[in-house]
Amino acid sequence: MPDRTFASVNPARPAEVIAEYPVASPSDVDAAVARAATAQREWRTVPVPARAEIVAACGTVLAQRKDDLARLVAREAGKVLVEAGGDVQEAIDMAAYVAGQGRNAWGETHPCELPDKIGFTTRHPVGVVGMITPWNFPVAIPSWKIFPALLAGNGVVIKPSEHAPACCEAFVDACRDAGVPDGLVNVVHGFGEAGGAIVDHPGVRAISFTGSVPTGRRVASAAMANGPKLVSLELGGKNAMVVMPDADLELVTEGALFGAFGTSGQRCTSTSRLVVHRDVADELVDAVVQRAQKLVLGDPTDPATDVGPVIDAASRDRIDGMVRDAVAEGAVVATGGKPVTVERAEGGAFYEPTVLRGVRREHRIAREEVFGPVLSVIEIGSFDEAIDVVNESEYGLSAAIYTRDINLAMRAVHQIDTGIVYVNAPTIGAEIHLPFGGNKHTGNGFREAGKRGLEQFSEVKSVYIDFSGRLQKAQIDNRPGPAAGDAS
Ligand code: UN1
Repeated sequence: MPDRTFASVNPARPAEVIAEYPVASPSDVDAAVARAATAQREWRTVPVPARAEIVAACGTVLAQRKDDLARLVAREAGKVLVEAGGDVQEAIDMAAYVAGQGRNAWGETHPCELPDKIGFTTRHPVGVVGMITPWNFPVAIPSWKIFPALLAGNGVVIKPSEHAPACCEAFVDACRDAGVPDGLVNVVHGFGEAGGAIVDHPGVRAISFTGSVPTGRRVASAAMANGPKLVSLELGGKNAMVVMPDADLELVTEGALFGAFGTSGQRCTSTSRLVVHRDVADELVDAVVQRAQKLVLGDPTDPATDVGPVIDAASRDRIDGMVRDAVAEGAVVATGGKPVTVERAEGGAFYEPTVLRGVRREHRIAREEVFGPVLSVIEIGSFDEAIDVVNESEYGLSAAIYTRDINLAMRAVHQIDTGIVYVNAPTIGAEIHLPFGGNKHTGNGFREAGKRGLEQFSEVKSVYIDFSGRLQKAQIDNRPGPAAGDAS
């Protein structure tokens, strides 16, 4: 019998238990790694297009179960139904995309320096990949990691967030029912210790982590101390939306509401700073505030709900603490700014959609990730000042600019130091076939999704074939010409 169990609960009604799981001990992690390694020895021999067919089948099963999965996401992660459905849809799209990759180029050919010789690259699995995933995209993020890892021929041990373990189990069940071989994908549950046991495990060759910067740093140093291992980190954001005076303010209002308050502000891509030109700040903020006040907070499974709870009371209190600090530093609450109770959502951790004005660049709220429904308005007087504000963040995930001036838009695309830039659209909503990830403290150079999504899960091998039938000496400076040392 396991020593300890934990339960995930419905964030809208914490008395409602969604699922209970044992906390994995180091020996459970050991067993999971051993199962993954055994299954992977067989899986790596399966031709890539055949692996791809199984990934495609995963997408089909997920599509069949989409409504049930979306309901589970809404109940366990607190995402409103349409967003929960979008979360599952990202996984379905990812399956289609990754399956297509199985019939795509798997490397490159190169001409060689010597005659009758060719060079090419090919991809090989890394072995067992350890994954640690958050609760805010509890189906999509496991799919971004698991599908490419499987296509590349790996085994998987995944530890989902303790807030959304059932979503991950349901996702992995769908994969097994679609034909992913037994033992290839293993879910272990628990908190930091279980994650740490994966990171430390000598049988795990690569770690893919999505979460906070402090945890990411610990994961990376442990993976190096016990490795080196391949480590890909997808960390936080402090995403800004720049609004120039010529922008379509109705479009900006809608974008700001969706970007800041969608998923209750709990996306790493959420719009957290509204960097607005002072000529249009009053008009824009009034419009955003009016619309924010009309958003309906409630049970995420109720189709009338616009904004669900935040994940738990601790998170709500942390968000509230940051708002209070901002006010103490001189910011003004234009709307929201406090926890709220909601009918038929007993004990749910709700926080009012909040707009703060008078935020200055040096305020804590302007620099640290909030991960909650709080939009800080920072006024600027020029395009260059806006770019400075966007780029002074330690993070570099996503940014947006609203303008009708193509030159300004293109200058923003060039000058903003983030992994993702939107023009006339909010900072959320990345599509799975483009690389996803960020600069500076947001990550360590890897990208998920898109073609580059395979990189973190495969080793590249360079192959040289010499068909001259004789020893051709490379890197011996015997080529004809002046460089060979003609002294005359
Ligand atoms: C995240 O919040 O960690 O771009 C991922 C977006 C989503 C993914 C967010 N497709 O907003």
